[in-house]
Order: sequence, then structure tokens, then C-alpha cells
Amino acid sequence: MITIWGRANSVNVQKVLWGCEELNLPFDRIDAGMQYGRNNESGYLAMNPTGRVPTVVDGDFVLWESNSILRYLAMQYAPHNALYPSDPKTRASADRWLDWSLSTLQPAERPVFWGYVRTPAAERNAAQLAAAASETEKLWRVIDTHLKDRDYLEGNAFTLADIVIGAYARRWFGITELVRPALPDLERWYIGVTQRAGFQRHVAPALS
Ligand SMILES: N[C@@H](CCC(=O)N[C@@H](CS)C(=O)NCC(=O)O)C(=O)O
Repeated sequence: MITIWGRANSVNVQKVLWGCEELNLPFDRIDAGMQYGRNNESGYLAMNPTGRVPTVVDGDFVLWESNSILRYLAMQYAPHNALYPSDPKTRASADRWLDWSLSTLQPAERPVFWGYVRTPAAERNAAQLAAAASETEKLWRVIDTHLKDRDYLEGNAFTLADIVIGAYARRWFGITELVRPALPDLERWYIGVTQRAGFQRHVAPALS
């Protein structure tokens, strides 16, 4: 049985939970991080010296970094599954979205999410939030353009790229105070990913 350490409202944990659902992998989840603590205890730090969530334990194998975990689970438990394509060009193309999501999208969208969802309205800095939202919007425009004439981010099937970008899209579309431009191809794709059981179970719940 796979054990996933991490609170259920963490986007990086949600990606892994959604991935398990796509792969039909049973797992146990243990709350850790923020109000649950545990991630700064020595036992946890021995597994994951970064003190961040998620961490996955699979027998005697321990792994942290959400996108690496997703790749591992797909390779280990469904090597021929389209989720992580075996064709090198399609795989590399999917991988670049995983890399881009952590290097570029998350740093841009984090202040927007924290500002609107985890900061009381009276304490928000409106100018900073507007600037952060505008930077994030530019990135969603990149994806909107990429999705023109495509059902999925890469190849002809749903892949890990759709999971990682879909998890952040849930935050972009879920913040009611945001004024979003019409991005029709992004919206069409997003409606598609919201239909998946793993999204509905682990990513759709209220932002917190
Ligand atoms: N790049 C890491 C980021 C991990 C990360 O920053 N996780 C956040 C939650 S999304 C965290 O641990 N926050 C501290 C906490 O929950 O206490 C990953 O993708 O796994």
C-alpha cells in the first residue's frame, strides 16, 4: 500500500492523489503540513529533508517532489499507460509542462491564491494582487493558445501534463473575485478535465 503524506488542500498533494485515481492505485493518506504539523518533526524530515508535502512511501522507497512522484507512480505501476507516454517526443513534451508548472506557473499563481484564498479581505494588498493576477493571466494565455485545436496538452490522450496544469487551473477558475479574460480554448479543456473522477474527488473540493 502506498502512503501519501500531506494535507488534502495542498495543490501538490492533490496532483498526486489525482494521479493515483487515474492509475487505480489504492493509497493511505496522512495529514501533514500547515495546521496538521508533522512535516517539521524529525521522523518526517528523515523521509523528506525539505519539510514540504507531499512525500510518498512505497514499501522501502521514499520520494518527495510532486511531479517526480507522479512520474514514478506512472512508470512503476502503469508503464504502458498513456498517462506518461512512452514515445520520447510525446513524453518530453508532456514533461516540459510538468517542469514549467513548478518553475513558472506556480511561482506566479501562488501569490494570487494566497492573497484571495488564505488572506482575510481586510489584509489584502489590492495593487500587489492585481499585478500578480496580471502576470498569471499571461501564463494562462500561453496555455490557451497552445490548446487551440487540441483536446489535451500533449498527444491524443490525457497525460500527467493535464493533471499538473489542471490542478492549478482549478485555482485560477475557482477564485470568484478574479476578473478573468475569456480564454475559450483553456476553458473548453478545463471543462473536460473537471469531468474526471480524480479531479472531482481530490481537486474540486472548496479552495482553502
Ligand atoms: N516543489 C514541491 C513543492 C512542495 C511544497 O511547497 N508544498 C507545500 C504545499 S503545496 C508545503 O509543503 N507547504 C508547507 C506546509 O504545508 O506546511 C512539490 O512539488 O512537491
